[in-house]
Amino acid sequence: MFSNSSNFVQGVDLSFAVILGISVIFLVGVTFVMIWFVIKYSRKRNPKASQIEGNNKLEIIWTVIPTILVLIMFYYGWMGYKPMREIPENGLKIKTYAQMWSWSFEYPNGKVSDTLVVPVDEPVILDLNSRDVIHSLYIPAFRIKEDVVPGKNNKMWFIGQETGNYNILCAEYCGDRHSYMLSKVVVVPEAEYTKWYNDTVSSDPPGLAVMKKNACLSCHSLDGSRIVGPSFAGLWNKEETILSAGKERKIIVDDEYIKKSLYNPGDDVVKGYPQGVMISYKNNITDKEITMIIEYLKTLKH
Ligand code: HEC
Ligand SMILES: [Cu+2]
Repeated sequence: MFSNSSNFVQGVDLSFAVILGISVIFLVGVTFVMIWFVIKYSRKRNPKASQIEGNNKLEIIWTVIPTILVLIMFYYGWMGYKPMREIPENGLKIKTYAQMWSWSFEYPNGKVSDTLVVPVDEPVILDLNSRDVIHSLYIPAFRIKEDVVPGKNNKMWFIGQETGNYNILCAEYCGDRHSYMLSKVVVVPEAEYTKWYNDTVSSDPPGLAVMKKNACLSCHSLDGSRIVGPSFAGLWNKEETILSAGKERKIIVDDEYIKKSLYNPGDDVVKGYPQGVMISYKNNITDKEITMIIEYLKTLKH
């Protein structure tokens, strides 16, 4: 509270404060009246219970006042929410991809980043796409959250008003490593943003860059540790037991096998690992990119 990091903070915080304020008044009031009644109408003071029936004045009061209070809460909530749905025409448009279990942000010049770097004081419009299941992009400091639904093109926007780093979380349970689906919004001055935006040369080897872009590393480690899938360390030329349509067989990891693992992951499943977790990358990764991945995997020794 008490920051102004995005253009929605004040509206949301105000409605929160109004609802909290009304609730606190009622909590104190109701508690007080209850205690007062317990004392005033105790058996000692009122040995004989009396039956009270109907009171129009009272009933009108306790219908009208709560209705007004609820409408006040609605008004502030609506005023805080409405601007979130009024997406401006102009602004920095960033294609946002959610997948198990990472975020990636694609900029107009093709630059892909796993953190959301944006210039201060400029509208940013996120085009939300999911590569697998339902996720939800949540930036608590900016007071915004929007579901990312496969096949549905949801949008979300904001203006970062203070430079700094802010957390991004996934707010829709999406499997084993849902809680690791973290990233950051980095709000920087315009000049710094322009410099970052134009710096498209990656220091990663091409194969690693392709894998980062496709979030392979949220399920496969490079250092031999087991995450969701088998580690890539020492994978090349390794002898493995796999299940093809339920039948066990031994193979040596080669070009063909890796390509098949990417395009039809369900056909050959590594023994001891779940089937159906890895999706097919047939439409996302080209043959050329697979060659780059393979070249990179060859360099990873156990
Ligand atoms: C959501 C988690 C997930 C993501 C993302 C993922 N994989 Fe997998 N991958 C798995 C699992 C689980 C297995 C083991 C089961 C199987 O063989 O289908 C696997 C198996 C593999 C295998 C076979 C490994 C072996 O030991 O034989 C390769 C190669 C592979 N993945 C490459 C990739 C690449 C390259 C990417 C990125 C383009 C990727 N995976 C993205 C979960 C994932
Ligand atoms: Cu998620």
